[in-house]
Amino acid sequence: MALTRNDFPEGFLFGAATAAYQIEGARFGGCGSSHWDSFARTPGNVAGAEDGSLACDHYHHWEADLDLLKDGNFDAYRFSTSWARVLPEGRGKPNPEGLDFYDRLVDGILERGLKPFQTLYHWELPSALADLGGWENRDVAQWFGDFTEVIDARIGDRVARIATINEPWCVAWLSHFLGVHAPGKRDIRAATRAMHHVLLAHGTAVQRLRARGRDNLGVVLNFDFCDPASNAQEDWKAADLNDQIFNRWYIEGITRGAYPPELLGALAPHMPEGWQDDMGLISQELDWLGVNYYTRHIHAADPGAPWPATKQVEGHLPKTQSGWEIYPDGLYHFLMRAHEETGGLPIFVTENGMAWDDRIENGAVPDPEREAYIDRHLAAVRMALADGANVQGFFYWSLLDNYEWAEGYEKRFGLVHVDYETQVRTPKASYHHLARMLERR
Ligand code: GCO
Repeated sequence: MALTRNDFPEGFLFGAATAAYQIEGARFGGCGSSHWDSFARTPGNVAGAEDGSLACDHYHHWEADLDLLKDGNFDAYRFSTSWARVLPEGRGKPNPEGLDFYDRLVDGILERGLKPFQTLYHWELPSALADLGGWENRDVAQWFGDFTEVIDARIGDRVARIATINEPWCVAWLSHFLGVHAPGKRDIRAATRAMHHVLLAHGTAVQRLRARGRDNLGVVLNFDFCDPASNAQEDWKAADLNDQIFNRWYIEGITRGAYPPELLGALAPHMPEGWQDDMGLISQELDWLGVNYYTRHIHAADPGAPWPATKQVEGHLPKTQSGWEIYPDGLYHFLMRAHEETGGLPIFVTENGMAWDDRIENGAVPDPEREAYIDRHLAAVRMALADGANVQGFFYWSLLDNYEWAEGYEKRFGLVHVDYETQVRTPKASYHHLARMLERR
């Protein structure tokens, strides 16, 4: 039996998510340069050396894109406001065109009866701040706080919910230890500092916004299920350490004001001085939590290797175009865990989705794999609801095919297909599937 709205609690919100750099087109409207522009322009970092300068040209197509949400019977839209578009130098003089753009966008969302869910940082750090050390520099927290106030003064009166940072693990570990995202560093000291400063920036933004009277504040964390490769104790330990690196550092920093002791022990020599004094600011009360969930990874001990001395082992579940195993149980697991860890805070699934090699066939885009992916993950949400988790909404990632960071434009996550030559949008079968499910009868 196909799911309907009635299978979810009254008021449960369904939405789709995007992010500024992935869709807008950074070359338009006086947007400043960000570390993603220079990272993409450096050979070897991004598939096809592609960047977000044009992307989906959402800067000019935003009205039609919002119509897609309305026509798809969605309730909410999660978008991000680009730091580099609002403050091209990262600090100082705002770009009036950028502020006007987000002002119109929020009005357009509201006019279509949708709730605006804003994300303040979805990764386009202004180059001028990257020059000063970016996330390695403690001052980033104040710079971010200042940016937060500038954009909030313009649109904060009309957004339903505000998230500070999108996926701190990606901002810190993926970008400063693994070197996969901008700024492409591979340095344990840089990573450790970014791990702390990204949460300090979160706390600073919450403090600044509280002072402005906001009561709709949260953060978006990404969770990855860490399974051991075998029953051997070393493999369990490897999975556990990866769980600390990927998941626990961020959620426990925010909810408990403490970092997991084993991981902290390993990183201690690289922690910024006086970090202990920041933990109160980092663990301020929040109004909601965003959970992003895509997949699991399988970990094994790698005794000869340097810390963390673990390696990933290939799993055997069906995979998406990104090579990610499809594992809906992980979503159930993290919703229950987030529920317990936050003491029952409202939770939104702020991202869940899959990439596939979608093609237009006779004007349509059949994507039964995505329909099944969505159904199975919504079933996991229903299980968590039945077991008491306070889940209040679900956002599919993403509304549109878009710039998938280091993967360029090849990986298609959208409910709506985008032809990057013509900018023509074609809703996929999964879009119609959701629209039917969300129809109000
Ligand atoms: C994310 C990112 C998205 C990615 C998506 C798929 O928050 O991880 O927000 O930008 O496109 O996760 O990898």
